Amino acid sequence: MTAVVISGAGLWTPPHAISNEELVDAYNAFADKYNQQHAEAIENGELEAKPKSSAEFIEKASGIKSRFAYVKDGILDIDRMRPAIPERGENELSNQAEIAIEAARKAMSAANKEACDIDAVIVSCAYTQRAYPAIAIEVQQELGIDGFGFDMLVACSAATFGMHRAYEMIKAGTAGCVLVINPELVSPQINYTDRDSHFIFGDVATAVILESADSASGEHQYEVMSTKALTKFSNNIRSSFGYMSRANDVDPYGPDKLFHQAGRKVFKDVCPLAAEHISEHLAAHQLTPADVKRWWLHQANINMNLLISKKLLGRDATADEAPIVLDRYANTASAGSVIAFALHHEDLGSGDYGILCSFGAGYSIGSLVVRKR
Ligand code: CO8
Repeated sequence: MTAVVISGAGLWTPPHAISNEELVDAYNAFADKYNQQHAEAIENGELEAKPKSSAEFIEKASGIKSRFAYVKDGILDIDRMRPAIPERGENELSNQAEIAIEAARKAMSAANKEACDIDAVIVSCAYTQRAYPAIAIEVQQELGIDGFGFDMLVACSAATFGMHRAYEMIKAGTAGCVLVINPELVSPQINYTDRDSHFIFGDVATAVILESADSASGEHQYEVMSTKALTKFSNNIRSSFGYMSRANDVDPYGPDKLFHQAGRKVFKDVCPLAAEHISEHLAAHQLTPADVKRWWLHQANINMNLLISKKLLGRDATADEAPIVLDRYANTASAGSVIAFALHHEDLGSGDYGILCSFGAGYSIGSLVVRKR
């Protein structure tokens, strides 16, 4: 059976960065104003006062120092607290297709692929900006790719699960070369007025090419040894935004319709699940964690990654073994492990093993064991 390789990766970084300090200043000014405006209701116990945020807390609790935004305007405006992104007409390129194409072109170039070499496009991410037509089909048309495309959503594990589908299509012979793109335009779903989650996320787009080893000519090729997926239902990370709000007669943008989580519970539940998942996946190849040269882990929280790698290795992983990108990028939903891969894969030697692994909302965990060719 044909070997499947990841033959190219692409990363598009938005033009605007927001530091912890900038974000916290805006949030705290918003909180002051809110508390003043609602002083009476807060005094009566009808409303809760907004607590202060702090840049030191954010860096210590999460490892995040900064994040990128597709559009910065509006996010720091205390009378708005959300990005100001003008709506595009139906005949214009959608925002998400635009950033998807930026990352896709870089992945195609790294893999030496033209549009005519690609058989399928998967757009997999935490949200799509519309229900249909699929963003993947728009990207397909814009890049001039024949074949087919579809969107899929699996929150934090969308990128790895999308790569899984590409791997299976290539193994089954229904496609020879697949473009998997993660346009994580998450800023519209962040509740910048919520102290506990306003700092967590940033925008980005990543892409990879998976193809049959027979057709691959990219400089850095990673054979996918196998894939492994796990899901387990949990409400601890949730966004209830959706098309039913209109019929439910509820505010479609209420706090429960935006990203919210019980962060501590997530931490406690997901770390052991992810460590067990990774160790089982490696064992299936008679590998131990010590045999893995590079860990491209989901980027939600530095303490989570340290704990997971410590559980597996019995010691702290070095920055070289398990690169961290969330200091600059923050949590980028499903794209974090792909950013880590895109920035830190070229130095591995032939025969070196690596593992890509995502973990988070769903809960969902997705991994790929790879070996450099
Ligand atoms: N500033 C100052 N203090 C704060 C702040 C803040 N911003 N936030 C909380 N505190 C305070 C709390 O009030 C609390 O005080 P006290 O002890 O007096 O009650 C104290 O700090 C500790 O609070 P927490 O217990 O909440 O803090 P933690 O140490 O647990 O850290 C984290 C919070 C960073 C959220 C941590 O729990 C975490 O990262 N958990 C893992 C979360 C995770 O992985 N989530 C997955 C995210 S989902 C995903 O990856 C993709 C989803 C889809 C994308 C959505 C895009 C919008």
